[in-house]
Amino acid sequence: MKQVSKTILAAVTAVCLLLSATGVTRAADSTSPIVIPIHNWSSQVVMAYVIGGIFESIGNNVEYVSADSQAVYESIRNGDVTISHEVWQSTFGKSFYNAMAKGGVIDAGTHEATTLEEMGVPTWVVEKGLCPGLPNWEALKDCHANFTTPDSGGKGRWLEGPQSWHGDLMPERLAALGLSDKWVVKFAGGADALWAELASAKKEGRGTVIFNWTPNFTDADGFTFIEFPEYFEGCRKADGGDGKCGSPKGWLKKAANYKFPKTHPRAYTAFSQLSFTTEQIGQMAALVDIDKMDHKEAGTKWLADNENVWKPWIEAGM
Ligand code: TMO
Repeated sequence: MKQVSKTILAAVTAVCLLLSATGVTRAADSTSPIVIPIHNWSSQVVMAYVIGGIFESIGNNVEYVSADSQAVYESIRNGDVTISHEVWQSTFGKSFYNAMAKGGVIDAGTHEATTLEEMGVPTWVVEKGLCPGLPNWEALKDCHANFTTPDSGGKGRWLEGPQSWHGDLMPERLAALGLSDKWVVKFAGGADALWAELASAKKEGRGTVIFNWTPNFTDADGFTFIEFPEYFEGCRKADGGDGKCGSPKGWLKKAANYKFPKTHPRAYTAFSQLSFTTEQIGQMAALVDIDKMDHKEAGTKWLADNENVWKPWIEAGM
């Protein structure tokens, strides 16, 4: 026992000497796990494992939890979840700032990638002339007949993402723009249903309008977002506006529980430094949606292929 405590004392002394030699006295990170949320689109899940792997590389403990992508900001606020690494302005900006206003959520910086989350068509639909005048939204007044589906009651169909992403935004927009008698919104069960629709529409050569976003793996194969009247703050029905606007060309932020910098200073420093580009986020999605890798394996592969990208972020926290 005596020998053990002597050894520990010697080790602690050595570490202290080392730290004072470099002029830095940095608190060690807590061993309590950093809780990372898992949502339901590919880049977010792969990036969860990428960031978890970065934290593990500096000795942190990490835990992954499935979480609703709107409710997660309240979970971060109350400390059940530690971070959010893909806060998309259009879909989640409001929930993020609502939680921040209650106290407990901090803005941990912005990714280099800018974002758009919007209805659109595969570019071959435009080229085939299935809706002349696209990408201008007013083209939708005359082409709905090329976009009907068995479940659309003779109207053109907008295939929206899961309703958990942004509620009734799209049905409200159709109504506000006077398009409800020609178009109807159907919600996909998950992101995979959007990609299955892209593939089957292409095979059948029929028109399709789906919700999509950038950065995504579809950036590479040509996807045309519809251009609606420009977004401005407050234009949406949910924000008290008339609803006649498209989505913002937005930011992609990182959020954290307010205690994270204090409990895990090294991990927080790395998290605040990290920033992904449009191309990198597209790659993360493509590893799953094109290469059909498992999300966790995709994260491991991305880390192995991109050490030059992420190593500098952990060095910042040493
Ligand atoms: C949040 N998302 C990227 C699916 O629009």
